[in-house]
Amino acid sequence: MALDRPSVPNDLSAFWMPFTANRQFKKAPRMFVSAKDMHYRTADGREVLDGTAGLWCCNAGHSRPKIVEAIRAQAGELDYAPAFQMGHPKAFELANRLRDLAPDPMEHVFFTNSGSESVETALKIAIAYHRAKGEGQRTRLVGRERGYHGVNFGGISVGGIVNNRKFFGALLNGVDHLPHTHDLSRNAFSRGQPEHGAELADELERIAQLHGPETIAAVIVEPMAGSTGVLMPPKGYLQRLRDLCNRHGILLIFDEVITGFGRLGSSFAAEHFGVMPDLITCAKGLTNGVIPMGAVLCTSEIHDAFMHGPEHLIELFHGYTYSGNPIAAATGLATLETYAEEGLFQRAADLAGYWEDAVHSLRDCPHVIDLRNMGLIAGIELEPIAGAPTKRAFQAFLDCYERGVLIRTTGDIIALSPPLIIEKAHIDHLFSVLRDVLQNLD
Ligand code: PXG
Ligand code: PLP
Repeated sequence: MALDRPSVPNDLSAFWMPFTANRQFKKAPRMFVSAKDMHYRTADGREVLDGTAGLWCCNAGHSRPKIVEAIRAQAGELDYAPAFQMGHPKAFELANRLRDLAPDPMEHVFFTNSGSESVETALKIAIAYHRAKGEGQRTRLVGRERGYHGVNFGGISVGGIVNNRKFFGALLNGVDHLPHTHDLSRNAFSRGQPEHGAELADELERIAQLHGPETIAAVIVEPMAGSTGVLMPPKGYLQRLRDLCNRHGILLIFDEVITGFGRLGSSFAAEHFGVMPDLITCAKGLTNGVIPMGAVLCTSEIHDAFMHGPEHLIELFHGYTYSGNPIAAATGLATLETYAEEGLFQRAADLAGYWEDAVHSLRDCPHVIDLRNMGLIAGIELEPIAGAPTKRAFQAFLDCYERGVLIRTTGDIIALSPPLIIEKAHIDHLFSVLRDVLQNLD
């Protein structure tokens, strides 16, 4: 490798970093300067194994040739085209590919630029859909405690992560929350879906009866809750939500920003769990995290409800300057081709058993109060230090980083979600470093 490493800037003050302890970080910065396949390289020249696919997004690994080339070529051919009242071929092509990849009832695609925007878009489509059908009174939204649906106002309103909500005022009105499904007393150390908790879905019935079912537009949940610390849906839970939504004419939205594109060993979690929502939000893995892009997938039933009235009129007053951006679309196409050519979703499914055994091998480590896994995801929950929650897991993050492994923590939970190109030897290395780190933690 050439030794022309970019130098680290010595003034870090202007960049207000997202979801970061800015002052702490800037005293001891952790900088990545390049990446290839399973590894990052740090500013001080160390290799770091990517145990988190960036932020759950680089499912094909880093700097993959096909994706790099597609971006180069597209930038030289058509850099930007107006998104409203104009089109360009690759956005249509990518929409078709997504439709083919998604579970059958998903027929139409609306492009956004992030998971957060996908969530806002899906919530707005749900409310406008009911109105288009003559049910304008259906405006209420139901989310779930501990849900993460991005950081915009709609998303934090239906979301259930306290710190993401409490500083930001009154939020959307007309929102209720289902209880979360985390229950260590009954489900600790489950492999795959936990046995207990399907009945928590019945809370939707109580909410429906409280307000009148005919006032509720949509329920939004992550089929597997990632950001809050990897909570698997209890067996039967998602189907029960689906049944209640059907009974009351409520739309079901699966937020698949993390679970989409192979994370669980199938294209989408809807397929993995065999439960079909009415809308799916996605982002991240759609472009391998390389160029910002998200999408909302929906059924023809929803899309077609808008396709009435004079044809010269806009049917949905919504869209972004960068919806279907040419470089993002080209990146999406190259990403989906890479997944298909390398069979990466199947690879995740094939490795899931080996991964599961590796995760549960940590059972005897100190501080570990739960281990959970599915596909190529793991949650490792640590006993918090009394009076200092989050500190223990964050120390594990720092120690792993020093030892050349990138993990992610939320509260006192370690979340793992490696690129789907991971090899067994990487898995062995990841868990041996983790074991060592856990054994030496305070
Ligand atoms: N919905 C879900 C289910 C998500 O996981 C978003 C929406 C928002 O996507 P954008 O692209 O706007 O960030 C997400 C994003 C973490 C972590 O470490 C999780 C996310 C983002 C960053 C970090 O858990 N999830
Ligand atoms: N703010 C202003 C002043 C704008 O003109 C626009 C778009 O034209 C936006 C916000 C929205 O930007 P975007 O379409 O990138 O979400």
